[in-house]
Formats: sequence, structure tokens, C-alpha cells
Amino acid sequence: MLDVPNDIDRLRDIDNAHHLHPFTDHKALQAGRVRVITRAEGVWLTDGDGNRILDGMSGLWCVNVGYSQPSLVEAAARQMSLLPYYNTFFSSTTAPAAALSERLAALAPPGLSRVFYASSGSEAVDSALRMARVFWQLQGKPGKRIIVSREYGYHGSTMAGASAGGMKDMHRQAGDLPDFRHVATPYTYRDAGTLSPHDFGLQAARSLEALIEEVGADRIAAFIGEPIQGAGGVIIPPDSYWPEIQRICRAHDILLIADEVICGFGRLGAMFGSISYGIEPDLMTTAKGITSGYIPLSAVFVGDRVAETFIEQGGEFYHGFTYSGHPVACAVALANLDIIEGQDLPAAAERQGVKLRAALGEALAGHPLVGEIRGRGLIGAIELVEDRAAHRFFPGNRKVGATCRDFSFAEGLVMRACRDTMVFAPPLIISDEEIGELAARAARAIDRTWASLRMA
Ligand code: PXG
Repeated sequence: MLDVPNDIDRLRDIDNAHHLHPFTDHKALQAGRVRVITRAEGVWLTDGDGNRILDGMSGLWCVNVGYSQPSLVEAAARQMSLLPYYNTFFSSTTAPAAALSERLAALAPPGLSRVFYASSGSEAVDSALRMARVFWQLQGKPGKRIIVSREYGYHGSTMAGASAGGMKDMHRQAGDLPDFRHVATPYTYRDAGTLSPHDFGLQAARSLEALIEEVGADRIAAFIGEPIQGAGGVIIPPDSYWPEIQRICRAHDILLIADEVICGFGRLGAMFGSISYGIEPDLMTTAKGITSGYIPLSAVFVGDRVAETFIEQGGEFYHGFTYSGHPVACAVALANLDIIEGQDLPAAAERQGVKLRAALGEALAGHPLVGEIRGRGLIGAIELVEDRAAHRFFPGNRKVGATCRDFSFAEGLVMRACRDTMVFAPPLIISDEEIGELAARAARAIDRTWASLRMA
């Protein structure tokens, strides 16, 4: 068995020899020491050295129900023995795919009564973007092709996802597809200056209107945005932002796509971020929490205007994946929803999020490195800054966030660094005691970061 501790060194060797990791500096990883995760329970990971680590990131923002839910395992095993695979092409379906579709439609924000399946968030985004363009062709407006998104948006790692995303390094490395444009992010802490959050939210939203004036609404297919931007650094818009974006999209007949790959399935304190913010999207992309990451699955929720256009005048939509509606993944999603709904995990996220921010606020009160602690439900961020009064960040080459992330691991906590913004999104089943642990470990990691900065 490879997962017994005395094989860990061999695991590291073969991993180094044969495995190229995602979003990784390969030279640095070869020189360093890969962390081997061997098992997990609740919110706790165990690594190959026997350390127990509190997973403040739910893996990659996905393990909403925590790591050890036997009902998901049983659902997978049952479906695997009954029908391990069949596709949903060529007029076929399976029981889990049909049942999950009905269940998702019932949970969705109003007007989204159909779903299209894929396996990853990137594929869901790609699918939604293709649907948006085909929709406008079917509407007799083939010129509407441009996709608008935002600085620091993250929409996946395929060519279309990376083009839609607002990560400059990704654009620089592999180039961009044509017909993608970017507007401002509602990053209040960085950009609001002397504006009230309300006015800043309107200003950020109106960067979309300015772009529409520049390129023309007759060329724009859709605006895509995460209700709260996750990988970009947990950027939480002021309450004025989404209503204004929605007003602008409607006024110019531009489809609104909510990318809920992180926000969906309870994270923000409601089943979907669109419900939290009162967004009425035309398309909504989801993944991650749909199965709590136990098995890959993603779904595009399709609004009635788009779906009915496809159904009434579409002909064939030339799009789909081998694993669209995979029966095992859909069966796991159903078991996952039983837990999310049965235990009301959206309400738990709301409740525990309040406690987590209070605990962090107490542990870090007045800390010279901490510019802001923010969050909604169980997603949040801590800004590490050079000057708290001026909201001034450290120069990027100080790598303050990366330093804090490493200290965090040393303290037995997974936090991620987006630049110097520490972000967290623990499983929604986190207990009061674990909230206390998370806050205490985060504070120790930030103290050690502060001490190392003063020594440098
Ligand atoms: N949209 C959003 C909003 C996401 O957060 C994707 C699409 C793409 O999903 P897939 O399943 O193709 O990865 C994501 C994914 C990070 C991190 O380090 C974030 C994501 C993925 C991997 C790492 O913050 N988000």
C-alpha cells in the first residue's frame, strides 16, 4: 500500500519524477518537498508525516460537506455497481442525471429551470460562453460575440476560461482568444478611496457601461462575474454593485452569467450567491460544491429565455462532453444535496461565518499587518498591508502572502494567499471549536509573518 507512512519518501520521488502539477513552478517544486496528503476527516487533513492540518480552504473551495461523509461514498458505490457509465448523448439519459436535474431546478434562483452538465468549472464556463454566442445567433444577432469579465475574475484554465479571467499572468503566458474584454473589479479596500462603498459599487459597475459605449451593445454577448470573486482574493462587492450590473445588462440586452463555481451550494449563506445578492442571471455556472469535490461534476443552469430559444429554434447544439451527466457523479451530487439541505448548511455557513469573523477580529485586533478582515458566509479574507491607514500594500517582491501561507502550514492550517490577501473558505460543517482553532492558527501565522518582516 502506497499510503502507509514509510512509503512517503518513495511517493515523493516518483511524484517528482513523473508528475507535473497544476499552477506550479516546476523547478521550485523539484527542489522542494511535495506535501503528501494521505487521508482526511471532517475539516482535518493528515499528511504523510502524520501532521493534522485544519483545511481552511475546503481543498480548493469545494469540500462543502467536509471530508468523511459515508453517504456520498455509498451513493458512488451503489451507482457504480448498477450502471458505472452511460452518456447523455443521442437521446439517452440515466436516472441520476434526470433526478439531479429536477432537484437542481427546484433549488435554483427563479427562472433557471434547466441544467447542462460537464465535469469541471472550466468546462461549465466554456459551455455557458458557447451557449451565449449561439443564443444570439438564434436571435438573429450573430454580431453579439464579445464576453466581458473583470480584473481578477477567475473563470478556469481552458483557453476560454483563461481569456475570460482577469489574471494578467495567465493572459501573458498562453495568449488570449479574441472577443474577450475586461472591466473594473469592485475591490473596495484597494480602490474606493474616499468614496462611500455604495458610490464605489456604482462606479465599479459603470465601468461596464463605459465599455458598452466604447464597443457597442450590438457586439457584446454576455457579462460573466462571480458574485464574490474567489481566487482573485475574495473581493466582496458593495451591495449597490450587482443591482447596477443587472440594470446595465438589461438596458443593453446583454446576457448576465453568474459564475458560482465557488459561491454555489451554500458558501455565502444561501444556496447560491445569486440568491444572496438578488442577481437574476441568464446562465449560472456551478461545480466544486455540487459534489463537495468527492467526484468531478459541473452544471450550467440555463435560464428560460436561453433554454426556450434553444428548444424552439435551435437545431442541434454542437457541444458536449463524454462525461456530461455522468451517472456516478450525479448520484454523488444527490447524496451531497441531501446533506446540504438536510443539515441546512447554507444557514450553518451564515452562522459560523459570523463567529469566524468575530474570532479573527478578536485574535488580530489592532495587528500592525492587518488592514482588513472581511467575509460573507464561510468565505473570507485578511488583507496584509504595509500601511493600514493608507491601505497601502507591500511591494510584490516581498512575497508577504506566500510567507504567511508557509507559516500557516507550519501552524497546521491551510490558508491560501492571493497576492498578500490571505483567503479562507472552510467546510460548511466546521464546529465552534474548530472556528476557534482556525482563528488562533491564522493569528499565529500572521504574528510569525510580522516577526519575519521585522527581522528582514
Ligand atoms: N470559475 C470559478 C469562479 C472558479 O473559482 C473555475 C471557474 C474553474 O473550475 P475548474 O473546476 O475548471 O478548476 C473556478 C476554479 C485557487 C483555485 O487556487 C481556484 C479555482 C481552481 C483552482 C485553484 O484559488 N477555481
